[in-house]
Amino acid sequence: MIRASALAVLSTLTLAACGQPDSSDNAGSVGRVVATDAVCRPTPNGRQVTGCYLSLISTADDTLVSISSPVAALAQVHEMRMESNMMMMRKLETGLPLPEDQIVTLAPGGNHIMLMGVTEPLKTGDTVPLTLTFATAAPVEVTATVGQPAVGEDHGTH
Ligand SMILES: [Cu+2]
Repeated sequence: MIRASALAVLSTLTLAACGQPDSSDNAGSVGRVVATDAVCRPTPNGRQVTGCYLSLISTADDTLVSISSPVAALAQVHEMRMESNMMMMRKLETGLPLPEDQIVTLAPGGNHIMLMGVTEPLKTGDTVPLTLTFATAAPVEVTATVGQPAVGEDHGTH
C-alpha cells in the first residue's frame, strides 16, 4: 500500500517535470529578449532617414512595440509590403510579434527599424544606441554599428 502510493506520487512528479513547453503554464510569463547583430546604414549626403537591422529572440511570446534612439527624432518598426506592384513600407501599428524561442530577423527587404530625423551624419564605424520596448519583457538597450548589413552581400560574384 505505502509503496504503491509512493509510486503514484513519483509518477505525478515526473509528469509535471516533463510538462509540455507550450502548456498554458507559460501564458503571460515575462520573458527575456536578446538582441544581436544590430547594424544601421550610414547617412551620407545629409540624409536624415536610415534603416537599422538586427536579430531578436525572446524566451516567451512577446511583441516589440517601440524603438527609440538619441540620434533620431523618431524611430519606428516598419514592414515591407507589395501594394499595386510597388514595394511600400509602413509602420507596424501593432508592433512586431516575437514568438517564444524563435529568432526574428529584421533585414533589408523585410521588417526593419526606420530612424527619422537623424541630424548628425552616421558614418561607417559609428555606434547608434537603440532602446527596444516590449509588451511584457524589460526594455533592451542595444548598440548598433554603422555599416552595410551583412544580408544581401553574399550573392557571390557577378
Ligand atoms: Cu522604413
